[in-house]
Amino acid sequence: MMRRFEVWLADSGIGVSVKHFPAGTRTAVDAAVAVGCDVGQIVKSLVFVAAGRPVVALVSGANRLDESRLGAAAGRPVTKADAEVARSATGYSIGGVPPFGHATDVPVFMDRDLLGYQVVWAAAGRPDSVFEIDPDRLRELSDATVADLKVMVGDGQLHLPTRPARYASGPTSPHGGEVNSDLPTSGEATN
Ligand code: 5CA
Repeated sequence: MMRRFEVWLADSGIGVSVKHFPAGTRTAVDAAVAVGCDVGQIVKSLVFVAAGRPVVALVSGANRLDESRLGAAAGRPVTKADAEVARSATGYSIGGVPPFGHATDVPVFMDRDLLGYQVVWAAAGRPDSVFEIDPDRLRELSDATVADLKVMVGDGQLHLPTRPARYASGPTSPHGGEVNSDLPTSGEATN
């Protein structure tokens, strides 16, 4: 079994330990369930192409990245890296991309919200492995530029699923309250 990031970690003497979860940590929600932490404490390592160069954005699992904000920090235009670009830039496949220890010298940007947690958990090179780290240490080791990267909608947090306020009048409402077309249906916030 390939545990290249763990070998790199051990060689680098960084002194964090990797935890394996057979049930999988492929998405932020999977990882939060496995670890038993807040989804906001999961570090998504998202690969984008900014001004023609691959970059990695470390984003709280509770947040969705705002590409225009990343563009302000990393250069425009910003597009999502496809799986192949993500892999060649970082050396790892989507779902296991670690926040540092990349195959190329890819600039890293970090969602400021991650600094609000005592500890966070990031992918360890595989879709079933994560490691716990102090967010300040994460910033140092990834040499990340801290920025405000999240989509600001309401309080900027992901809330699942709630009944829209206009349906709050109860079963006599003409809409009945069952249909919630306002829920996010895609995007990295749920990963
Ligand atoms: N191991 C988990 C938690 S640490 C993890 O790696 N989460 S993640 O959010 O960093 O990685 C999944 C992300 O990869 C998704 O949020 C999404 O933005 C991106 N992604 C998923 N599929 C694709 C794809 N086909 N092409 C490009 N990006 C993708």
